[in-house]
Amino acid sequence: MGVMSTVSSGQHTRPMCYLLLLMILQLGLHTAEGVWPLPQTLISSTERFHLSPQAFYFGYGRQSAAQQGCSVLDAAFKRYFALIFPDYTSGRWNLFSDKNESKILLQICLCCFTGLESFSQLVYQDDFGSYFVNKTDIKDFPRFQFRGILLDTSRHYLPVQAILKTLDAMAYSKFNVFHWHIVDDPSFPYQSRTFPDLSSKGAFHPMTHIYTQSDVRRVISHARMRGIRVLPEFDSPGHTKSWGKGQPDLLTPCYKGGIPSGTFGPINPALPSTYHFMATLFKEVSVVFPDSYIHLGGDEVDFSCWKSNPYVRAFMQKMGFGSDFTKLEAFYMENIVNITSALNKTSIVWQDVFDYHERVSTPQQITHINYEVRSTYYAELSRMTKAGMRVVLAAPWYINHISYGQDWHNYYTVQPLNFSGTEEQKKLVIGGEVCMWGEYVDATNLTPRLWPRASAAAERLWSDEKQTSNVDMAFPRLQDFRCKLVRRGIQAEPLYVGHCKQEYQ
Ligand code: CP6
Repeated sequence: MGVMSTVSSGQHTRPMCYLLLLMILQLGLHTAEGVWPLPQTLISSTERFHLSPQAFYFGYGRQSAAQQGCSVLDAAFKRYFALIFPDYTSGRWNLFSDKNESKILLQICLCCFTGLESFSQLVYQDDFGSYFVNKTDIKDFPRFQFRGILLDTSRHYLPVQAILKTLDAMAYSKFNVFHWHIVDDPSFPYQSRTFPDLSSKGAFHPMTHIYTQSDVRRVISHARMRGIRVLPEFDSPGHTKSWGKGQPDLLTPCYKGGIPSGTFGPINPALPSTYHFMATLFKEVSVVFPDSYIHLGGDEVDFSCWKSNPYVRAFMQKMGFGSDFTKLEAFYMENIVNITSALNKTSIVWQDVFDYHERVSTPQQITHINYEVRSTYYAELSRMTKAGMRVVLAAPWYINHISYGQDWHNYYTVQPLNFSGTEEQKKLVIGGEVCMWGEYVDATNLTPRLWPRASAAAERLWSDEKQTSNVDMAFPRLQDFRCKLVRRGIQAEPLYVGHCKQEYQ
């Protein structure tokens, strides 16, 4: 059995090949199970091997790039051992049900976590609880390098445990980017070292509804151990109402009838103090979040408050923007992009930024295509890649929406490269992202709303499109994968009528 998989995210670019050593006790007959998302090539046979948890172990191969004592890999071995042999690990295993006979050494070459994941999905139990794996040949690599999930922790606070559990489930579907939309209008849960008032005044609760520095470190470390990078988003200049509570003079005062109305709008782009504050905040953020990407937001800016404010209008005149507020937003975003480039980060923005002012966009930026253009995203992909932008497609995967029926079909049948453009343009589509906006989602319903529907998008982002174009073929495989999630303690919702061998308990 050769399970091979290439490494897919920039953070972990060195393939870590190692060998998996198994003690084989006996050969038997066949029960085939699948791997989700589908590997690029998978050849299975009816020949099966009996795995004994007492005799099974993972080890490093001689040609392995990873050396003995690689802590990330050792931890992964431990996790996957427990996932493969849940009975044994939980103490429910009957020691006498297996007899240690004729040990055969089986070597499997696996590269990195995704290979381990595939292997774990191949192991199954018969009716007597014995573990088996069929002889299988897999060659695998991801179709797209960016396979993200966005969680929104501002509309509702998500406890750290809920985030860690989501990271576990992400690894099962081979997602590799956690886009953390950490702050927004309703609350500012990120506890900043430099500006503690942002969360003490802007979070839903200053003690219980915040992410401390140590919480953030736990999330990043948990993600890293699973080959997932953490992409933080500090969305501005819009979507920043909560920032204003702890940072006076940051937001634009709105005017009514010539006097301040007492309400506030987007971040004030006309004050030098704004850029000083943003530079200080991003300096901290760039250290706390080690990933080379940073998301700057830039979406859905409401110009009405800027329009009402005489100081902002005077600034527009001085800068020669006339009454074109998109120029003002461009000016603001350009400054923020420059601040983050100076910190050696690659900036990512929402599509609005590209729409309003193409000149802000450099090839170093990545743009998200968002929901507003869900019906025309092929045209958007064409247009943006023509301008040389790298893009991440999010529009068809706003999974916060729910509807009756098998709506996973919609996530599955997306064809990310089915737009008119050159080969060069297609290469600029670096991947896609499932967005779970949080207006109607907290820890009570996050998991069933995400899974297994996000797994449908995961297969689109990982697998070969030709082999995975048929929803009827995918259905039993996805049902099977959903049962695997349930068995691993993920409350994934059912796709349709049916049952799992092991139901959620
Ligand atoms: N919050 C922020 C949101 C959304 C966006 N940005 C959003 C817009 C439309 C839908 C869902 C979410 N809630 N900051 C747009 C990128 Cl349908």
